[in-house]
Amino acid sequence: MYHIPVCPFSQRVEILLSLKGLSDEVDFHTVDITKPRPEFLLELTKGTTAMPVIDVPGKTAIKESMVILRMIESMFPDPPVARLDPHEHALESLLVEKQGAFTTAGYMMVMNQDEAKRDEFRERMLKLYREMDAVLVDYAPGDTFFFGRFGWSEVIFTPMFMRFWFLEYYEGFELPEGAEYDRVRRWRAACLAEPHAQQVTPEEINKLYYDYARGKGNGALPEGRSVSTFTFEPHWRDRPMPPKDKYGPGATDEALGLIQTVSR
Ligand SMILES: N[C@@H](CCC(=O)N[C@@H](CS)C(=O)NCC(=O)O)C(=O)O
Repeated sequence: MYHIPVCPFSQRVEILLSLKGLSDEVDFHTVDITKPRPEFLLELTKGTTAMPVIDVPGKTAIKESMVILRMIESMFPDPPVARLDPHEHALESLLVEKQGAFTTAGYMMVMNQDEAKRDEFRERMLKLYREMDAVLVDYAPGDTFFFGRFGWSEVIFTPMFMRFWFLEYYEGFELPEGAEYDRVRRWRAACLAEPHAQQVTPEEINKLYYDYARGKGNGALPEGRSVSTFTFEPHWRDRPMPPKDKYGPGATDEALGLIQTVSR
Protein backbone atom coordinates (compact mmCIF):
# COMPACT_ATOMS: atom_id res chain seq x y z
CA MET A 1 0.00 0.00 0.00
CA TYR A 2 1.26 3.45 -0.93
CA HIS A 3 0.00 6.01 1.51
CA ILE A 4 0.47 9.37 3.18
CA PRO A 5 0.70 8.75 6.94
CA VAL A 6 -1.57 11.64 7.90
CA CYS A 7 -4.13 11.07 5.12
CA PRO A 8 -7.60 10.18 6.47
CA PHE A 9 -8.41 8.06 3.41
CA SER A 10 -5.27 6.00 4.04
CA GLN A 11 -6.13 5.75 7.74
CA ARG A 12 -9.47 4.14 6.86
CA VAL A 13 -7.59 1.30 5.22
CA GLU A 14 -5.09 1.08 8.09
CA ILE A 15 -7.93 0.78 10.62
CA LEU A 16 -9.68 -1.95 8.64
CA LEU A 17 -6.44 -3.92 8.27
CA SER A 18 -5.80 -3.55 11.98
CA LEU A 19 -9.31 -4.77 12.88
CA LYS A 20 -8.69 -7.83 10.71
CA GLY A 21 -5.26 -8.47 12.20
CA LEU A 22 -3.65 -7.90 8.80
CA SER A 23 -1.45 -4.85 9.50
CA ASP A 24 1.73 -6.94 9.35
CA GLU A 25 0.71 -8.64 6.08
CA VAL A 26 0.87 -5.44 4.06
CA ASP A 27 4.00 -3.54 3.00
CA PHE A 28 3.40 0.14 3.68
CA HIS A 29 5.30 2.68 1.58
CA THR A 30 4.98 6.32 2.59
CA VAL A 31 4.63 8.92 -0.14
CA ASP A 32 5.84 12.49 0.31
CA ILE A 33 2.91 14.59 -0.89
CA THR A 34 5.13 17.66 -1.26
CA LYS A 35 7.13 16.02 -4.07
CA PRO A 36 6.05 14.86 -7.54
CA ARG A 37 4.91 11.22 -7.60
CA PRO A 38 7.46 8.75 -9.00
CA GLU A 39 6.70 7.31 -12.45
CA PHE A 40 6.03 3.76 -11.21
CA LEU A 41 3.34 5.09 -8.84
CA LEU A 42 1.63 7.06 -11.60
CA GLU A 43 1.56 3.85 -13.62
CA LEU A 44 -0.18 2.05 -10.74
CA THR A 45 -2.80 4.82 -10.44
CA LYS A 46 -3.14 5.36 -14.22
CA GLY A 47 -1.97 8.92 -13.74
CA THR A 48 -3.89 10.23 -10.72
CA THR A 49 -1.88 11.51 -7.76
CA ALA A 50 -4.15 10.87 -4.73
CA MET A 51 -3.27 8.17 -2.21
CA PRO A 52 -3.96 5.51 -0.98
CA VAL A 53 -3.34 2.94 -3.66
CA ILE A 54 -2.98 -0.76 -3.06
CA ASP A 55 -0.80 -2.84 -5.35
CA VAL A 56 -2.40 -6.28 -5.34
CA PRO A 57 0.28 -8.83 -6.35
CA GLY A 58 -0.39 -10.13 -9.86
CA LYS A 59 -3.46 -7.92 -10.34
CA THR A 60 -4.34 -4.35 -11.29
CA ALA A 61 -3.66 -1.88 -8.47
CA ILE A 62 -6.72 -0.40 -6.74
CA LYS A 63 -7.20 3.23 -5.66
CA GLU A 64 -10.03 5.10 -3.85
CA SER A 65 -10.36 4.34 -0.14
CA MET A 66 -14.01 3.23 -0.25
CA VAL A 67 -13.25 0.80 -3.07
CA ILE A 68 -10.16 -0.52 -1.28
CA LEU A 69 -12.17 -1.04 1.93
CA ARG A 70 -14.80 -3.10 0.12
CA MET A 71 -12.14 -5.19 -1.60
CA ILE A 72 -10.36 -5.96 1.68
CA GLU A 73 -13.66 -6.76 3.37
CA SER A 74 -14.52 -9.29 0.64
CA MET A 75 -11.02 -10.74 0.35
CA PHE A 76 -10.64 -11.23 4.11
CA PRO A 77 -14.18 -11.74 5.42
CA ASP A 78 -13.08 -12.98 8.84
CA PRO A 79 -13.67 -11.19 11.13
CA PRO A 80 -16.44 -9.30 9.35
CA VAL A 81 -16.40 -5.53 9.91
CA ALA A 82 -19.35 -4.62 7.69
CA ARG A 83 -22.63 -6.27 8.73
CA LEU A 84 -23.15 -9.61 7.02
CA ASP A 85 -26.93 -9.31 7.06
CA PRO A 86 -27.87 -7.33 3.90
CA HIS A 87 -30.54 -5.31 5.67
CA GLU A 88 -28.23 -4.43 8.55
CA HIS A 89 -25.55 -3.42 6.05
CA ALA A 90 -28.13 -1.20 4.34
CA LEU A 91 -28.82 0.50 7.69
CA GLU A 92 -25.15 1.30 8.35
CA SER A 93 -24.82 2.41 4.72
CA LEU A 94 -27.41 5.13 5.35
CA LEU A 95 -24.86 6.78 7.60
CA VAL A 96 -21.96 6.08 5.24
CA GLU A 97 -23.88 7.97 2.53
CA LYS A 98 -23.08 11.16 4.49
CA GLN A 99 -19.30 10.68 4.47
CA GLY A 100 -18.63 12.59 1.24
CA ALA A 101 -20.60 15.69 2.23
CA PHE A 102 -19.17 15.57 5.75
CA THR A 103 -15.59 15.34 4.48
CA THR A 104 -16.10 18.18 1.99
CA ALA A 105 -17.75 20.44 4.60
CA GLY A 106 -14.90 19.99 7.09
CA TYR A 107 -12.15 20.56 4.56
CA MET A 108 -13.91 23.61 3.10
CA MET A 109 -14.33 25.04 6.57
CA VAL A 110 -10.67 24.66 7.53
CA MET A 111 -9.54 26.07 4.17
CA ASN A 112 -11.91 29.05 4.20
CA GLN A 113 -9.97 32.33 4.23
CA ASP A 114 -12.94 34.69 4.39
CA GLU A 115 -13.65 35.50 8.02
CA ALA A 116 -17.11 36.85 7.09
CA LYS A 117 -18.10 33.35 5.94
CA ARG A 118 -17.19 31.52 9.16
CA ASP A 119 -20.79 31.22 10.34
CA GLU A 120 -21.89 29.87 6.99
CA PHE A 121 -19.32 27.06 7.15
CA ARG A 122 -20.07 26.37 10.80
CA GLU A 123 -23.79 26.06 9.99
CA ARG A 124 -23.07 23.64 7.15
CA MET A 125 -21.07 21.41 9.51
CA LEU A 126 -23.73 21.56 12.21
CA LYS A 127 -26.47 20.67 9.72
CA LEU A 128 -24.50 17.57 8.72
CA TYR A 129 -23.97 16.60 12.36
CA ARG A 130 -27.73 16.93 12.93
CA GLU A 131 -28.43 14.77 9.88
CA MET A 132 -25.98 12.14 11.11
CA ASP A 133 -27.57 12.32 14.55
CA ALA A 134 -30.98 11.70 12.97
CA VAL A 135 -29.73 8.64 11.05
CA LEU A 136 -28.27 7.22 14.26
CA VAL A 137 -31.43 7.92 16.27
CA ASP A 138 -33.74 6.51 13.58
CA TYR A 139 -31.74 3.52 12.37
CA ALA A 140 -28.90 2.52 14.73
CA PRO A 141 -29.70 -0.27 17.18
CA GLY A 142 -26.53 0.44 19.19
CA ASP A 143 -26.23 2.88 22.05
CA THR A 144 -22.80 4.27 21.16
CA PHE A 145 -21.59 2.54 17.99
CA PHE A 146 -24.07 1.99 15.15
CA PHE A 147 -24.31 -1.65 16.15
CA GLY A 148 -22.76 -3.14 19.28
CA ARG A 149 -19.14 -2.70 18.18
CA PHE A 150 -16.76 -0.53 16.15
CA GLY A 151 -17.75 -1.50 12.60
CA TRP A 152 -18.12 -0.35 8.99
CA SER A 153 -19.47 3.18 9.41
CA GLU A 154 -17.00 3.76 12.27
CA VAL A 155 -14.00 2.78 10.10
CA ILE A 156 -15.13 5.28 7.49
CA PHE A 157 -15.88 8.27 9.73
CA THR A 158 -13.29 8.00 12.51
CA PRO A 159 -10.38 9.37 10.42
CA MET A 160 -12.55 12.39 9.53
CA PHE A 161 -13.45 13.04 13.18
CA MET A 162 -9.71 13.00 13.85
CA ARG A 163 -8.87 15.37 10.98
CA PHE A 164 -11.57 17.71 12.23
CA TRP A 165 -9.47 18.32 15.34
CA PHE A 166 -8.17 21.03 13.01
CA LEU A 167 -11.61 22.70 13.19
CA GLU A 168 -11.38 22.80 16.99
CA TYR A 169 -7.88 24.23 16.83
CA TYR A 170 -8.15 26.72 13.96
CA GLU A 171 -11.87 27.58 14.05
CA GLY A 172 -12.78 26.98 17.71
CA PHE A 173 -15.46 24.63 16.41
CA GLU A 174 -17.03 22.31 19.00
CA LEU A 175 -20.26 20.36 18.86
CA PRO A 176 -22.74 22.52 20.79
CA GLU A 177 -24.74 21.25 23.75
CA GLY A 178 -28.22 20.08 22.81
CA ALA A 179 -30.30 16.96 22.37
CA GLU A 180 -30.09 17.15 18.58
CA TYR A 181 -26.36 16.36 18.82
CA ASP A 182 -26.40 13.89 21.74
CA ARG A 183 -26.46 10.67 19.74
CA VAL A 184 -23.78 11.74 17.28
CA ARG A 185 -21.68 13.13 20.15
CA ARG A 186 -21.72 9.71 21.87
CA TRP A 187 -20.91 8.01 18.59
CA ARG A 188 -18.01 10.35 17.83
CA ALA A 189 -16.53 9.93 21.33
CA ALA A 190 -16.64 6.14 21.04
CA CYS A 191 -15.04 6.28 17.57
CA LEU A 192 -12.19 8.49 18.81
CA ALA A 193 -11.44 6.07 21.67
CA GLU A 194 -11.19 2.94 19.49
CA PRO A 195 -7.81 1.21 20.09
CA HIS A 196 -7.50 0.15 16.42
CA ALA A 197 -7.82 3.77 15.28
CA GLN A 198 -4.99 5.48 17.17
CA GLN A 199 -2.72 6.11 14.17
CA VAL A 200 -2.69 9.92 14.60
CA THR A 201 -2.84 12.53 17.38
CA PRO A 202 -4.27 16.07 17.59
CA GLU A 203 -0.72 17.43 17.80
CA GLU A 204 0.26 15.78 14.51
CA ILE A 205 -2.93 16.81 12.71
CA ASN A 206 -2.83 20.42 13.86
CA LYS A 207 0.84 20.85 12.97
CA LEU A 208 0.59 19.21 9.55
CA TYR A 209 -2.65 20.88 8.49
CA TYR A 210 -1.53 24.46 9.19
CA ASP A 211 -1.20 25.07 5.43
CA TYR A 212 -4.78 23.84 4.92
CA ALA A 213 -5.87 26.39 7.53
CA ARG A 214 -4.13 28.98 5.33
CA GLY A 215 -6.11 27.81 2.32
CA LYS A 216 -3.51 25.55 0.71
CA GLY A 217 -4.08 21.81 0.45
CA ASN A 218 -2.18 18.75 -0.77
CA GLY A 219 1.30 20.12 -0.18
CA ALA A 220 0.71 23.50 -1.90
CA LEU A 221 2.52 26.46 -0.37
CA PRO A 222 1.02 29.62 1.14
CA GLU A 223 2.58 32.84 -0.17
CA GLY A 224 6.01 33.65 1.17
CA ARG A 225 6.71 30.12 2.33
CA SER A 226 9.15 27.58 0.92
CA VAL A 227 8.48 24.38 2.93
CA SER A 228 5.07 22.69 3.26
CA THR A 229 3.80 21.79 6.74
CA PHE A 230 3.23 18.33 5.22
CA THR A 231 6.97 17.84 4.84
CA PHE A 232 8.57 14.77 6.49
CA GLU A 233 11.66 16.79 7.49
CA PRO A 234 11.87 18.30 10.08
CA HIS A 235 9.61 15.79 11.84
CA TRP A 236 6.38 17.31 13.21
CA ARG A 237 7.39 16.33 16.77
CA ASP A 238 10.32 18.71 16.57
CA ARG A 239 8.20 21.67 15.46
CA PRO A 240 6.25 24.12 17.67
CA MET A 241 2.45 24.26 17.63
CA PRO A 242 1.42 26.66 14.83
CA PRO A 243 -0.50 29.86 15.69
CA LYS A 244 -4.23 29.19 16.02
CA ASP A 245 -5.20 32.45 14.36
CA LYS A 246 -5.66 31.36 10.75
CA TYR A 247 -7.01 34.76 9.63
CA GLY A 248 -4.07 36.82 10.89
CA PRO A 249 -0.69 37.22 9.20
CA GLY A 250 0.75 33.84 8.18
CA ALA A 251 3.57 32.24 10.15
CA THR A 252 6.95 31.97 8.44
CA ASP A 253 8.85 28.76 7.66
CA GLU A 254 11.12 29.59 10.63
CA ALA A 255 8.26 30.21 13.09
CA LEU A 256 6.70 26.90 12.06
CA GLY A 257 10.00 25.11 12.68
CA LEU A 258 10.24 24.08 9.03
CA ILE A 259 13.64 25.68 8.51
CA GLN A 260 16.36 25.41 11.11
CA THR A 261 17.93 28.78 11.70
CA VAL A 262 21.67 28.44 12.18
CA SER A 263 22.76 30.13 15.39
CA ARG A 264 26.15 31.75 15.27
N1 LIG B 1 -11.28 9.90 -2.95
C1 LIG B 1 -9.95 9.54 -2.53
C2 LIG B 1 -9.29 10.74 -1.91
C3 LIG B 1 -7.84 10.51 -1.55
C4 LIG B 1 -7.10 11.81 -1.25
O1 LIG B 1 -7.61 12.90 -1.47
N2 LIG B 1 -5.86 11.69 -0.75
C5 LIG B 1 -5.05 12.85 -0.51
C6 LIG B 1 -4.34 12.81 0.81
S1 LIG B 1 -5.42 12.99 2.15
C7 LIG B 1 -3.93 12.91 -1.52
O2 LIG B 1 -3.32 11.92 -1.84
N3 LIG B 1 -3.66 14.10 -2.01
C8 LIG B 1 -2.57 14.34 -2.91
C9 LIG B 1 -3.01 14.44 -4.33
O3 LIG B 1 -4.22 14.38 -4.61
O4 LIG B 1 -2.11 14.61 -5.17
C10 LIG B 1 -10.02 8.35 -1.59
O5 LIG B 1 -11.07 8.18 -0.93
O6 LIG B 1 -9.07 7.55 -1.53
